[in-house]
This record gives sequence, structure tokens and C-alpha cells, in this order.
Amino acid sequence: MHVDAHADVNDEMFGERETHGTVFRRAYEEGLINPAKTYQIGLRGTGYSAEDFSEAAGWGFQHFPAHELWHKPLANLGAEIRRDIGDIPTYISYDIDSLDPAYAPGTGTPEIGGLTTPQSLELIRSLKGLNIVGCDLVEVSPPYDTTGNTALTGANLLYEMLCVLPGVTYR
Ligand SMILES: [Mn+2]
Repeated sequence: MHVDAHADVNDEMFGERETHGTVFRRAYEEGLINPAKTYQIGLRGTGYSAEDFSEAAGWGFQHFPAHELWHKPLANLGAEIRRDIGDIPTYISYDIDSLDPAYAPGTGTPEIGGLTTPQSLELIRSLKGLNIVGCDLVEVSPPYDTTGNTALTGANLLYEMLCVLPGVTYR
């Protein structure tokens, strides 16, 4: 499960194949992920090419663009995905720029029209019960985080993910 404004499926960035924007293409090519069980949530923005999103959808990635999620609670989406995944070992990669810059401006590639903080909490909390084997929270950039609020939000989202790991009985 990949929550991000960006699909991170470029072939290269600045001449490099291994970058923060090529991760999911490499993972797909190397067979590290099941494309039919890869969920990209919060996608939006200008992108790098017209194929930014359509090519990965062709591999089987399931896309939930931000504009389809505006004004909606995300607990239902999380529950749907949970049912679809079943017991398969699941990794969550959470990019802080999935949130709207109003909530998390301290990041390198902000995109307007993103998720709210409450939607993020709903989404993560609805994943309890999945066989989560790992998670990350990426792209908080201290030089852009002039108030420290983005780091605060990132730390809390990571804490929420730890709370839904298997065996944790916090809630
Ligand atoms: Mn991103």
C-alpha cells in the first residue's frame, strides 16, 4: 500500500535509475510486489509525463486519485482494501506529501488538493487486521518544515501505523 501524491514509477530521474521517484517501477520489474495488490492512494499533481499514472495502472496497480477522495471519509476505502488483501504480507509506504500542503507543507514536492489529517488517520486505523510486515513514512524535509508541524504530523502518522501492526492491542 502506497499513499502518495506521486506514483513513483518513473524509469529514471536526473539520469539515475535508483531514486525516490523510481521505486515502484523497480519493485514491479524485480517482482518484489504483487501489482494486482498494489494500491496507490492520493495521486495527483502535474507529474513528469502523460504516462505517469496510466502505465502503472496497466501493470495492475489500483489507483485512488486524491480528487476521488475529496470530502469523503476513508475508513470505508481502508476496509475495502483490507478485504481485498486478505492475509497477504503487506508493506505500507506513506509519503507525507499525500497530505495537502495545508497540513504538511514541509516536503520537497508538495501538491495541492491532497488528503486531510483526519482522512489519513481514518485510512491507517482502518488497516488494523492486515498482515503488516513493515512500514515507512518518507519525504519530511526539515529545511521546508519551518514550523516543525510536518515532522509532528509525520511522527504521529508513523505512530498510528505502529498501532495497527499485528499483535499490537492499542485499540
Ligand atoms: Mn510524493
